[in-house]
Amino acid sequence: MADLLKLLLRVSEKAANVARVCRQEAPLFQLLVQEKTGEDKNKKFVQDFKTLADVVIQEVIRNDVGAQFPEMVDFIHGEESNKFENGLGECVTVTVRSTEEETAALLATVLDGDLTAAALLARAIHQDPATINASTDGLTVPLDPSELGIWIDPIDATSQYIEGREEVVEEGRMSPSGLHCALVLIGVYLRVTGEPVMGIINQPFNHRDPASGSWQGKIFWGVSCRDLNVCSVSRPKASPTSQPLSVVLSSSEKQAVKETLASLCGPEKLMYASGAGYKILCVIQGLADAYVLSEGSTFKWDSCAPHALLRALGGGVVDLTKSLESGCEAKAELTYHEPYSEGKGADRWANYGGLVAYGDSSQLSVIIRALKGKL
Ligand code: 2IP
Ligand code: CA
Repeated sequence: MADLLKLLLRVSEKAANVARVCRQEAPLFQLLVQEKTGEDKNKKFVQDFKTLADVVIQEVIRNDVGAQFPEMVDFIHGEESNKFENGLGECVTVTVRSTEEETAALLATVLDGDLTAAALLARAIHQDPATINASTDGLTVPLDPSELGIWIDPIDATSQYIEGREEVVEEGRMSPSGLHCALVLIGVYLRVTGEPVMGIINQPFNHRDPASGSWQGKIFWGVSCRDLNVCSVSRPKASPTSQPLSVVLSSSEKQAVKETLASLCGPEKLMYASGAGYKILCVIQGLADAYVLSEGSTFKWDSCAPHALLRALGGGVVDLTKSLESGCEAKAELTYHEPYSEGKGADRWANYGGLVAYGDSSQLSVIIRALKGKL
């Protein structure tokens, strides 16, 4: 199944290209940042171009994976629905067609005949990425496509993607917000048990090439199944036990959690960052020991891919509420195959009990003990 990994690396790069093109090409960028309301609103245009960009990315992934692995088609899920309605109530289903021209023609129908924007988008969708900076040579993955499902988040941290602030990010340091928080996430899970077994995190805006000034991405990947644990990131060193833990949170985290963790970690080691995927990536890279979230505000598509990388490194992601109740964190690992029966719509796929992403299980226990009775 190294073929699936290779394909997902390639499609993640195609998706990253689409994300970059939408910011780099003026006609698309205009659409991305404008939000027309009231009199200005063109009723023939889809409600929201940013959602269209997300859907296009998701459909590229679905199309390419479905073409090579037809047995997976019904098990490829994403954050967005590909059905669009414009202000006139007309419904269009956005899919990738067999030629660039056909895709452009279909996109033009949801862009109210804007042929330039439709052609630019279609070109990015149909162009094969040049080279991919990720070597999987010699890797054999003991998995069959018929036992797997996929979760896609076309762009995580959409607000950072739209806002587009460029931060100078130093190697080995966390930067709380900016374009680098926007990530393409593709996670693979086992249909029977829901365990995450393969993950690709593509960061489209890692740095600018000093010569050309164009954005360069970075790909992180991991596989964790049976005895095989491989990750493109090497295992971060756990902080010495004498050192306080470092934890990353959402800035909108509850005050009680902020206060409890501030007394556990000390104010210096309590950090804030945007993007659920980016925060887990910080744990993967060892920039934080853990990411704690007390609300059910993330979804299966946010956590599946980075969870697989953390597992490959010996860590994981647990349901916070279940861990606090059961006192046995090992049994509370998030799974990806079953909906939350009490949720409606997208909420059926929420990580409703909150979560803790960790690199080291003894550190996880310290965090759970500290939060007990505090929420
Ligand atoms: C969001 C995004 C947000 C995050 C939220 C995710 O996904 O990652 O940044 O909130 O949980 O669902 P926060 O940054 O406060 O952690 P999307 O951007 O795809 O909607
Ligand atoms: Ca997301």
